[in-house]
Amino acid sequence: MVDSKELIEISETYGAHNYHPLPVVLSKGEGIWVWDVEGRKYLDFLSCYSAVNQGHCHPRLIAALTGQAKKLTLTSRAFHNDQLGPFLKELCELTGFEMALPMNTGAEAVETAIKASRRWGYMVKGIPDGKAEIIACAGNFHGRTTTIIGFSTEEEYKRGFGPFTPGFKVVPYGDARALEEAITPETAAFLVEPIQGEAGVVVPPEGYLREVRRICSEKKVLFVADEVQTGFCRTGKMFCWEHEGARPDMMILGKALGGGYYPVSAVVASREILGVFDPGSHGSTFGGNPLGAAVAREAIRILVEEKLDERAAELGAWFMEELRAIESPHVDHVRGKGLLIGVVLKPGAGGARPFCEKLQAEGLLAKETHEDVIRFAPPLVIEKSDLQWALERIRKVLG
Ligand code: IF1
Repeated sequence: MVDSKELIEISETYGAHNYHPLPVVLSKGEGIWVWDVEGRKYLDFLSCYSAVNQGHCHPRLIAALTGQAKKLTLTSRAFHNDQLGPFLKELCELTGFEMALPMNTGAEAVETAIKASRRWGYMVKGIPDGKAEIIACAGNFHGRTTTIIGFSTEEEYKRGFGPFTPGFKVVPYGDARALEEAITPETAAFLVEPIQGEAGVVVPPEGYLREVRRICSEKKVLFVADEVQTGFCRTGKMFCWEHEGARPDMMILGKALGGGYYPVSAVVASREILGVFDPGSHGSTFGGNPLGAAVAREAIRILVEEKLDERAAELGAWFMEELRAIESPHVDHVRGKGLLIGVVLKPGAGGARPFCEKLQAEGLLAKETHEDVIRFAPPLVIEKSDLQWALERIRKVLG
């Protein structure tokens, strides 16, 4: 049998080195658990960056995927298919928006939101042609396309990939005044994560999104929320903006929309905004395909019927208190919302990576983000007893 070491070597030889994964090779998943090729069992404390909020290999998703796989998988958008309409309707009903546009990955949905914002800027707001501007935040993460990385503030994501798309401006995250001052008559949209995931689970000050909502309404700027990571129950609400009742004009969705089975992303907004697209202006071979649509419909039903928002809220609040109570010489503070949690280490702790390696040895898979933050984000189907099991191990490693 090929062992982990050998499989890692093959990956290193034949795969581009654009990642630095933990040295574990997984071959099976069920709910909150994953197994490596040697049969060792781990608690998944990352959930594929929130793409498996429903847990690995959810039986209902297996049924949805295999059922649809036997019927029809791809039509392209040259023809209609019987899954897409119901999917878009159900997504609009869930989110409270009028229209949806399906894509595949989060980055594609972000690109879609950028295109929609610019066109809306020209067609509706009346910005002079070629002048539309979009404001983003320092520390943002919205994907890896050349346009998106162009307004990243992380040198590591950009080095050697320029020149970049013009028309973007960056303001500090969590600072509503800075946003207000940066807006000009040529500003079409403000693109923001309700909590910055990749930046290290950065939670903005209370009231920030409400202020953003007020400012964007006053200045006729689209408030575009990237809920790719924070959406679908992760932070204790179906969508993170609900914590402040600050409904955005456009919402970008991905990850858990596909239940870990299939890349499904979408943008939802009003008719005024998504109505700017006409035939030929945007699309994707796979976006809106019947297989992805069938999976996404079931992925949404699971989130709602299993009340994973409530579970994330209750367990997350309790778990964060328990983490804060750990007496550790290494931990600076713990932050987050629901089950999206960052443990921020002190500068002298030696970085988050060694802690993640020790957690792996204890049977818990978590991933560092940046140098000094350990991210905890288990599948939302987790039980309190499983979190207790995890806490014992976390206490041992951090204590
Ligand atoms: C990787 C990070 C998380 C996202 C938000 C859009 C996208 C993402 C808020 C793009 C993607 C990813 C990408 C993935 C790991 C993961 C990640 F560490 F890289 F930043 F979650 F924190 N908006 N996040 O978080 O979605 O195109 O990937 O489907 O390895 O790059 P995508």
